[in-house]
Amino acid sequence: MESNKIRRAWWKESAVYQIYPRSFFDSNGDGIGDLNGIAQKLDYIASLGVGAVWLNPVYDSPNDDMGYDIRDYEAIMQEFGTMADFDALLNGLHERGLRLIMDLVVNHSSDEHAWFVESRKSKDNPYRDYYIWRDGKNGAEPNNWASFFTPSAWKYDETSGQWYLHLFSEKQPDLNWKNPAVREEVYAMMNRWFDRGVDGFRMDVINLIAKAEGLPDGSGKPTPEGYVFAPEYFADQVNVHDYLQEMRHKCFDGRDCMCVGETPFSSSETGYSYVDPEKGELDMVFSFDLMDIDSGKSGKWEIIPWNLARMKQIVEDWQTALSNGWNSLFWSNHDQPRPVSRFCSTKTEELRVRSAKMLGTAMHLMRGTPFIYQGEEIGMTNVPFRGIEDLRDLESLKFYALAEARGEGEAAWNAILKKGRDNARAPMQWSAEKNGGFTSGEPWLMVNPNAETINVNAAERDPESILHYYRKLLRFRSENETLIYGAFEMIEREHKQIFGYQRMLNEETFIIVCNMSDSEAKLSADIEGECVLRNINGAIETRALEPYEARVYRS
Ligand code: TEU
Ligand code: CA
Repeated sequence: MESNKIRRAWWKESAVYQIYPRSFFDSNGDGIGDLNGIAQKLDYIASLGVGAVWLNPVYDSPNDDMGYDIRDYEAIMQEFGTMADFDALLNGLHERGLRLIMDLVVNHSSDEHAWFVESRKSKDNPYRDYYIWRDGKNGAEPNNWASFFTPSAWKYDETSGQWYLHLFSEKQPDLNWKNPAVREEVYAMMNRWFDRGVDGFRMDVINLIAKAEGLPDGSGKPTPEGYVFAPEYFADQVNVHDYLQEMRHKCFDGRDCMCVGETPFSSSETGYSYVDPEKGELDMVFSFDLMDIDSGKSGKWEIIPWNLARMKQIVEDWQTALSNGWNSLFWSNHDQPRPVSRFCSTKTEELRVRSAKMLGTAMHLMRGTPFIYQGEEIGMTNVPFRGIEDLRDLESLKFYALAEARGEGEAAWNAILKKGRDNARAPMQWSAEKNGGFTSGEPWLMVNPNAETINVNAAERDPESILHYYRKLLRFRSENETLIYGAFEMIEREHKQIFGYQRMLNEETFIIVCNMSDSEAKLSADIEGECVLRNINGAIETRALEPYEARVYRS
């Protein structure tokens, strides 16, 4: 690609740091992270070399789904602080040249939101059509859909004798996006947050906001409870594009903002339809293909071994399909297990550190915007939860209860240890002090016992730490336009151990090779150029990469 054809944007040139406020830093000793806690860590955040922060939801919520059930889109969750605290945090970020991306959860609200409180009062309430109400069929649910979190996606409401749709929990009723009044309320709310100074939104399951006409029954394999998970009828429906183009015109046009959509189930082709610069809907999407690489046919809890060939196929598919758009690059977030535990090795300290650096190199030098989830930069690992009482996430708790009722509790527990969302939500590990330095109180969720050795303070003191390497990696990316805007091409495509690619812009080429295995890997050919970045020290064996070794060559 020639540099004169580049569509430049701030959100392509800097990485984004994802903060899960509940678990980042507790400033008032109640065991819950809060906005003032984040404000106290702004210099640390800026020191990473990121350009923006994505905050998971901070709005008023009963926390059935940890803030993804919003009761008031324009009030701050009481445990997190006040709107004044929010404004101070936003100001603190902007003062350091950092932008703020908010989490927009508008596929559903909380059932305690004023709109739903009204809507459920009666069939002729003015807010009735803000949500999706249907009569039952033969005394049962209107259709056979399963939800992400509960057996059925419908809940019966005695007051009005109808059922309402909830793709997630019963306390997360789906908003009716066919209703223009709902869309106008959402756009007005977004514009008030923009006018407050925020710089964009991460849009929760935004590709689920339109449902198929008639809400037809799913025809796939039923769940043990007899319902059918039917994303073919509630993901990527055609109306989504109309809504997103309308949202862009009503909210994003004329603003120097960034919007990234979380799009479960989307193929790379559909993903491109959301980020096609000619259509102007979203700037980026979060694909799930890589996040589902170890999920079997029945979903995330059916854990299958991931393989490198499939990982390469997914990466090349998305890098190629979105070569005229833009990708997001991430190994994890608040819903996913810790990558170093999931994809590499924590067998020894040396392997944990080396493989965490290798993962960072493999992911964040591809073409797209790096999203780094809190704790990834110090190689935080999955948590050795001792039992169900240690968990807080309704997805895992509901899954376990149903499995145990079927006599499958042990298998469920083993799956939760590997892929339960609480793994990512354990408090950030700041120091070797009590509770990892996260709180002086009783933490809302167990702190990983390895916080004693895996923590920010220890990483700051260790020149060979993952933290210092991530700073170097992000600085290296931001200083080299080829790593930002250069074309992407897979190399070592057939190699069983090496994940490799090259980035090219004008006359410059970078070659990135990563041994994703725990044994030595031989390169298929010598690599031209100078090795300019490496995750281990010592003599370079030209043709062989050590276990989890990553190298970057420039020519
Ligand atoms: O997640 C959407 C989603 O698909 C997840 O439920 C994911 O499939 C699952 O968590 C994998 O374990 C978004 C938010 O990121 C998640 O935290 C919310 O629970 C969910 O939407 C509902 O708002
Ligand atoms: Ca607190």
